[in-house]
Amino acid sequence: MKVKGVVTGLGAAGGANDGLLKRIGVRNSDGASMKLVRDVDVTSDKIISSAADLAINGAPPMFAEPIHVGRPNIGDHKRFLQRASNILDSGWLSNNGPIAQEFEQRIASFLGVKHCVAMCNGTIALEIATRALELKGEVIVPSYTFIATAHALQWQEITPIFADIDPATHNLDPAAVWRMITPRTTGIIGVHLWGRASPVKELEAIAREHNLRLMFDASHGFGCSLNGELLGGFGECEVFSFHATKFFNTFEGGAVVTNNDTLAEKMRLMRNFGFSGYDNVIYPGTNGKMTEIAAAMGLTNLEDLADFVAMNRRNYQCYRDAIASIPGLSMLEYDESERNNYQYVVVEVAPYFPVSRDRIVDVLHAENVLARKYFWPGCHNMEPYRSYYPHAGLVLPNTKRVAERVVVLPTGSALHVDAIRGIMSVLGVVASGTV
Ligand code: T4K
Repeated sequence: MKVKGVVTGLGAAGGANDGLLKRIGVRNSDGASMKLVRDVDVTSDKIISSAADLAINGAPPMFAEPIHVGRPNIGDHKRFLQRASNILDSGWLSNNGPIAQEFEQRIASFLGVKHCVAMCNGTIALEIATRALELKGEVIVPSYTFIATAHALQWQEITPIFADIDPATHNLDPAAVWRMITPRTTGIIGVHLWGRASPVKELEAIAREHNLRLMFDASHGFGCSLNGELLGGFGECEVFSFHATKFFNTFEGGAVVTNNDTLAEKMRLMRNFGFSGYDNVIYPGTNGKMTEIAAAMGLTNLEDLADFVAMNRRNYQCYRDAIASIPGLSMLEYDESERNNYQYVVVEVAPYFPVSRDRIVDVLHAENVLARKYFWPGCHNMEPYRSYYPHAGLVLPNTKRVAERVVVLPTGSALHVDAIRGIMSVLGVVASGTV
């Protein structure tokens, strides 16, 4: 199999993502969708038909270069470089400059929310949001998430309390959240894991009943919807990560979006040391500002979002069709009646599959396919939480089960379907159980 060449832009994404391009107002002058052309950095002539052909058994790897989960989606280089050049000419690099302000306006209008407060990354955005909401004591979060969700609380000496997930959705189980509430609980952070919405309605009901503040970590959810409404407007605020590995990136970056004017104003102060005017600090703050160059990357990528969705969706379908024929492997599906960014290809390995999840990952790594075990072993099994709560696992059985079964496979605009077919041929041989 030869896997080298270019991926050209695809047509509209189809399904609920149709019209996304129109929505963000980007079309070529002739009305055609943007064309993205990419060098695909993976090459392979290898054909795998039996276990003897696997690199883990001594054969050469399928790919000369590593294929990563999290290769960035990068929009039109020329438009980005033009923006970068304008920034250099302007001599204005940071401190809520004109590009950052334009970025905030474009994001808020894209998401249909009143305010976007752009930040330097998603973790600082989480810290500022939780502080602005005056969370203290205990806050309920899933353990099955990236460690930043918990650390953002711990960093402020707020205790993250881990609630179990629904194994079908990988999101918080409302009944488990309810069980973890104590007199010290002040809030809940739902995570829209893999870009699939948390049980928003149920969490809202719990928050109302117990007088708790509710916000969402929407780091995975940019461009994804719940009942047709883009994530961003739920709870008191929602936090996005725009890290390089995210569906939509600004190199590093993040934002808190909200419809609450007072909260937005408070977060704007907090992200800029609490400055109100030149010499007047009216609040304790930090430095959470987004740079102009990051905002320029964001504006450029926003214009090419529909192409990213289209490529991710094509990859997702390619994986899904192949995985459907392998008993014991299943893919976490995206609801096609919603908008999705298809950024995570999440495969679950059934207990009866002949090869363990960890062995599958070893086999793939040997072929230079750097699949990930997100979010194993769960935050509660990492420090400092492992030492603080050595018995937390007792109330997190679904977290344990899911974290031990999931493999996340590479996707993104830099990955060609031929490479996916190569990866699937490896998994086909693995399924024979002889590795
Ligand atoms: N909440 C949630 C639910 C999150 O998932 C995250 C971040 C946050 C909060 C915090 O947001 P930030 O503060 O990060 O904005 C990665 C990302 O670093 C992290 O942002 C992300 N979640 C998490 C799910 O994945 P790692 O440590 O697993 O992988 P990393 O950063 O080493 O990158 C993965 C692979 O991507 C690399 O092996 C190579 C490739 N890569 C990476 C970069 C940075 C590239 O090809 N190009 C690049 O520029 O955390």
